[in-house]
Amino acid sequence: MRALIVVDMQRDFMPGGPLGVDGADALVRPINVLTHDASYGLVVATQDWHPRTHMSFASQYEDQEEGDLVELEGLPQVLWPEHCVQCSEGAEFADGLDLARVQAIFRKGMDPMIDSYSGFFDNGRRRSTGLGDFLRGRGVTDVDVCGVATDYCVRFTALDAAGLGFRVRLIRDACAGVELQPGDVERALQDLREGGVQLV
Ligand code: VGL
Ligand code: ZN
Repeated sequence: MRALIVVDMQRDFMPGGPLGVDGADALVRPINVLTHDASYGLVVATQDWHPRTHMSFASQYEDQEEGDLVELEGLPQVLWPEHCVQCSEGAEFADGLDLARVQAIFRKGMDPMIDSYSGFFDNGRRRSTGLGDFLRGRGVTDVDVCGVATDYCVRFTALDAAGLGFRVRLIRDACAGVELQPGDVERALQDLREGGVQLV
């Protein structure tokens, strides 16, 4: 069975939001078409869901700025503007996103001391969200991934899915990237190809 994972299609990642991704709002329609595609036996979504004090927020440091790289509990951490704070409007799903066929939502990034780009594991692979077992338990063998951001959460979600043994495809036209550094999206796509993810 094939599943669709819709990654982090939340207000704060839409253009104009604190972590606005160019073109993210234009993904709402194609993703709505995908979630209604009968070839998916299962549709799930991920939701970035940070406490206000999350240590990936530059605002938690006196001497750091957005985009800076720090070390957090032994892991490299890019510092972001405050985004997707639990229960805030910015953490809600994007306007117009049709959740009718979404059977489960996996939240991530709740631990203030570790970020979680992947919908499966935190960045240190210390804890699982349960998404892998959920998919497997429902007989999923194949996974398609779409959403934001190609160079962060989409990338790590797709790579973890491949690492867990699912056959994974990235729906390129249904993804958009942050491109903090020029070339980040292209590097992410290369990484995905090397990780066994098919780009379609
Ligand atoms: C994301 C940066 C920080 C994403 C989430 O959804 O790609 N990027 N938190
Ligand atoms: Zn985040």
